[in-house]
Amino acid sequence: MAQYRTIWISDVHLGTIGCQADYLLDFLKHNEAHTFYLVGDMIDGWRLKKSWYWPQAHNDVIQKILRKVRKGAEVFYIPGNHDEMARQFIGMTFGEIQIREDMIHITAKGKKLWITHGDIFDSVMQYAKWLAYLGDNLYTLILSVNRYFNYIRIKCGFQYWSLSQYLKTKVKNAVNFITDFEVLMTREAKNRKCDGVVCGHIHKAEIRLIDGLLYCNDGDWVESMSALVETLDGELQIVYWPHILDDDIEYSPLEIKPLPPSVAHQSNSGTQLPTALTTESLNL
Ligand SMILES: [Mn+2]
Repeated sequence: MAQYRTIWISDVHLGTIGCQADYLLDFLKHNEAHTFYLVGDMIDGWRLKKSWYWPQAHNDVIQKILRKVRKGAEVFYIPGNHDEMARQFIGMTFGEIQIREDMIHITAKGKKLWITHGDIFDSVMQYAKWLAYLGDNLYTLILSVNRYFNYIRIKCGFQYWSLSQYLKTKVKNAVNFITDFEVLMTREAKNRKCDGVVCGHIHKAEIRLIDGLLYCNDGDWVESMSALVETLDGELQIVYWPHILDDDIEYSPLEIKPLPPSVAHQSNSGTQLPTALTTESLNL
């Protein structure tokens, strides 16, 4: 069990087949913190609206987080674009989880970090969105190829390897998009008189200095299984968790079955999700 001062996670996309909930459950089991920040896209309202998908492991993630609150951890939830339905609850507290639009975190070393999901510049960046030309469906396909590929890799005793992360580092437009994003985010952190920014959104974990400002991205639980952590003495690190330490949690990527249509229909009609979320093509 590792004890941190702070843990940031985002882009879990609960409610999608791509969500690697078992890895996250294992991560949460082995890592504790005084403060947790859930930095958006925790639940994927866009996808749930299209088709209902909610396996037990996705419930378990929420239960695990609530249990951390009960045991004394402070948990803040900063909604993103995929869970923007939660933005109507900003300023409220649910089960001791505080919902905020954005936040300032001061590290043990006195660094002032602006925390935000990262979609605020999407309108500015619309011509550079790297996935806009790849398309949502192709992204989903890559994730699913990735999942089967890794199922076989792990069966054969190899480690997890992310195809989509690899593509992001190789496709020129993707690289440009990520650089533009990082620069914009740090510039805005500077405007807000902070020493840096913590965000998610682009599914690419990172810690680096840009013009003297700290750019931290806590990654995702769809492709790279990564979190940002602050150690007890104020060091920031990225933790990758592409493995499951516990034998009792079964890794079962091939057991993904959609709900029967009747159940899917019932669940959908009983779910209060906003109607204005369908036009976005970008799956971030
Ligand atoms: Mn996002």
